[in-house]
Formats: sequence, C-alpha cells, structure tokens
Amino acid sequence: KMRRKLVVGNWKMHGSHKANAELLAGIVEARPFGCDVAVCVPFPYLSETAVTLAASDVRWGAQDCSAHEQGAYTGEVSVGMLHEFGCRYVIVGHSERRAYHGETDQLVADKAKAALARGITPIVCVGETLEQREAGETEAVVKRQLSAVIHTLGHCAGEMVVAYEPVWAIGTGRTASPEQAQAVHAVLRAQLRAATARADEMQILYGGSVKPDNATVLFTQADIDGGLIGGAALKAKDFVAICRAAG
Ligand code: G2H
Repeated sequence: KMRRKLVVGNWKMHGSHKANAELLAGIVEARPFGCDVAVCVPFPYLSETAVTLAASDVRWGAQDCSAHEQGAYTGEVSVGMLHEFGCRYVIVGHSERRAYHGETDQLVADKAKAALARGITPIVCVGETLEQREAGETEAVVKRQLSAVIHTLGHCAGEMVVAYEPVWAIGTGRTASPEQAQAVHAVLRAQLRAATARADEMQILYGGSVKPDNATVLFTQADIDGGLIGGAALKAKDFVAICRAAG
C-alpha cells in the first residue's frame, strides 16, 4: 500500500501548560515514527504547541474553525488565524460538534472549504450513531455526510483527510471491530473514487477508542490509513505506542 499513515491526537477540551509541555516533549523525544503525526489542540494552546513542535516533523492543528473569513462572530476562530499559528490540519464535523453544537452536513462542508482555501487540510469526521447502525443506516448516513463535503469542495475534494468515527465507539471503550471499520472505510473509498482521481492516495482515518492494544490490527486493514485518537492521545506513552503501530 502506497499511502503513508497518519496519526492525529485530538486533545478535545483537555490540557494545561504543564500537561502540554510534558506530552509534547514525550512525543518529540520518541521520534521518528515512520508515519505522519499531528496533534489537534485547544485554540489557546496553539501558540505554545507551534513553538514546541516547530523544529520537529510533528504537525499541529485545531479542532474546529469558522466557515466565515472574518466578522461579527463572537467566540469563533477563523482559518486565517489558524494559518498564522502554522496549523497544518483542522478537524471539522467531529460528532461532538455535530451533536452538541448542531453542526449540519453543509456547515461542516463549508468549514472544510474555508480551511482548504487557506491551505489547511480539513480532517472531515463522519460516523453513525448506535441507533442508526442498528437500523441498518450506517452506509447511508456516512455517505450523506461525505457527499455534502465532496460537492462543496468540488475539484479540491482529493485534498481532505476523512475520519470515520462511529459515534457509539467514541470515548466508550467500545471499538468497531477491524472488519466493521474496514467495511465502512471501503464504502467511503469507493465514494471518493467516484469523485476524485486522488481517492487512492487519500488518508481515511479510523477514530473511536483506539488504544495501543488495538491500533495495530486496525491499521493493517486495507483502507484504514491511520487514526484520530482522543483519550489515548493524552498520555505520551500511549500516543507514542499508537504512532509506532502506524509506522
Ligand atoms: C473519537 C476519538 C477522537 P476517543 O472522538 O476523535 O476519541 O479515542 O477517546 O474515542
């Protein structure tokens, strides 16, 4: 397989100056990994993260962005601002944003487009709830979510990273089996192939309770090109082990 793997830590709303310094030092010291590695940190910590990682090949990014360029949007952060802090990636459409902040497929797509316009790679999250899986709607749901992004990005669709995160596996300790995950990744890859000639070079990440002890088997699936890591990205030891599993 020619695709390089990518492991992204999604810190969510965790961190402190002290904890970040330890975590980032632990990651930097453990290099090289043989895969692409990034951390997506809370906005206030972008500055220190950029300084700490600048001389390394570890990349960084944010966990959300505004779809707007600038303006009267209190509390929002623009992709221009992320660009000034050297962000390589921004997560968009994480299920927590969709669920708790009412983000629609179209808003997620608009955020992805705004990111690419600034040269920042959007990590577009898709995934079904437990209810949807049990109703047999998994394929339809993830296809609908990805379709909005594909249409909005147009000829740039090949430049995004996609993350499949089954909502029922997020932070629950319940992971999709490698076969379940691979099946959905194959569906997403097929959908991307219909949209862009770059589909076979694109990274499709799996997210949802990835840990050091399940990472290897997940990452050896044909269409799983790495992971989006939440809880296990908060401890250098675990995150490093997952990066090694991908490398
Ligand atoms: C899914 C994942 C990271 P966790 O949200 O995006 O979190 O690994 O804690 O399930």
